[in-house]
Amino acid sequence: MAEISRRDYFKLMGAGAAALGIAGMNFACKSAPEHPATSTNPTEAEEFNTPPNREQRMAWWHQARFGMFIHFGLYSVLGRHEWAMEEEGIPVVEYMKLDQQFKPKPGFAKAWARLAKQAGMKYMVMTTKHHEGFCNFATDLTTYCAPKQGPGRDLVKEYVEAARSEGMRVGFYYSLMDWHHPDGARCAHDEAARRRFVDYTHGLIRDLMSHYGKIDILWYDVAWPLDAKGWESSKMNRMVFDLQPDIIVNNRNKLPGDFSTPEQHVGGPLKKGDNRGWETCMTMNDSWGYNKGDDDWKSPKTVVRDLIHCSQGGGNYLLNIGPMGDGSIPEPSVRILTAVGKWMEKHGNTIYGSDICQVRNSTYAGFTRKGNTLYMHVYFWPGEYVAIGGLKTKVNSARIMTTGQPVKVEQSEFQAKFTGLPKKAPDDLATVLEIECDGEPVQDTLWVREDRPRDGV
Ligand code: H79
Repeated sequence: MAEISRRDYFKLMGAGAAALGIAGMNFACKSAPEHPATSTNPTEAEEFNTPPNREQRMAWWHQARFGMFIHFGLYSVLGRHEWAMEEEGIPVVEYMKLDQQFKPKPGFAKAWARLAKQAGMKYMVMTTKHHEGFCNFATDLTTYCAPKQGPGRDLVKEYVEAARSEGMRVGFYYSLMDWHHPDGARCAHDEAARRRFVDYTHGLIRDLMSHYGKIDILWYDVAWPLDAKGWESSKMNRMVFDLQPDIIVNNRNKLPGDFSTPEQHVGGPLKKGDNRGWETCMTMNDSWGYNKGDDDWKSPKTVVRDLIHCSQGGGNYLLNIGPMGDGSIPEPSVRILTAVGKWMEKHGNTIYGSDICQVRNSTYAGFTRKGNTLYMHVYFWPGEYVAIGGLKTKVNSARIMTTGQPVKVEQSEFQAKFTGLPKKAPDDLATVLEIECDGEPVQDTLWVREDRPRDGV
């Protein structure tokens, strides 16, 4: 088998290898982040995926648009990325000792939830167990869990209570891949090991679904080394829905689930007839778990642009924080989210509950839509006027959202021009023009290229 590294995997994804369906990718990379799900075992999917009332279960989630991802575990103590244990080949018994320094300060999760709320986020998804195998929750199935080790308490419980108290919907991340469990790798070719490991996994998920009240999202991750049949994913989802009838689940246990999960890039509308949702998950620097040396932070403007881009395509944006071992959030993340929150306070209504927006082409703006209202989010303010090429819908009126200043519209066949704008951008990060159209706004830029009258040679 030609194994590939995670770095190569992402490079290949960038080069479109997944789209081309390069043979072997699915083989070596059983749990590659996929969008939409491509490697689902059809027999399992037919058997049971998720209940048929998907639209009802997902209504709040589509409305919410913006969530906080939290990677918290022993790697938060180490501060060298959540893959350090494997990528640095750290001996398991040595790694396990990190629990002694894993002492989240009281109220740590309250601070997360407050920041999420301030940023305009509506839900949170926390790692209950990452690839390292350490369980942040109470269970009888292993001693390798927070209440029985260093922390001495149930961190998931504290998270759930904090999230709820700030009005956040609650999600659980759970990594199927496990670097600590003795059967976590040999399960691929040893049936007795597979039986034990799948029972263990289903048991932990049962604990998570049983002890914390209503849970809104279950976010599976990396299914290596098994497929849907091996994981008994159909049975897994059925158990989850028996215990949590209103929950939504993602696609990373190798079944399609309720939503797909493009990782580190903005996705787009799913295939026609697919009524699942999609959610882009992204880091604020280049690491999910706390990585003290990673200084590659995104700007608040980039984060706002990505959120707008997700909303334009009818998707959600799950933005990550990687707290330190004591639970505190790295200062750059606080700074970025605070700035994003200020923007969301004034402009959130252009994001929450927005409809898929067909208009999308501009070199200095992004777009969202609600009914016949088009929101043009200008993040690189060119001054004096902005224009949309190929807008096929008649514009009735336009104004600057925050100041209410009416904007003049000059619309000809191939161009809608909005004039008399201030020289300087009225708002930080992105100024929004609220554009009332005669029908659902539609743009056709190819038409501009092909049909706009040209000059002679
Ligand atoms: O939790 C964060 C990452 O640590 C996790 N997902 C986000 C949310 C993640 N882990 N790995 N990946 C994302 C990329 C996928 C790598 C893999 Fe493979 C593909 C793992 C299994 C298949 C490469 C090939 C590594 C093992 C085999």
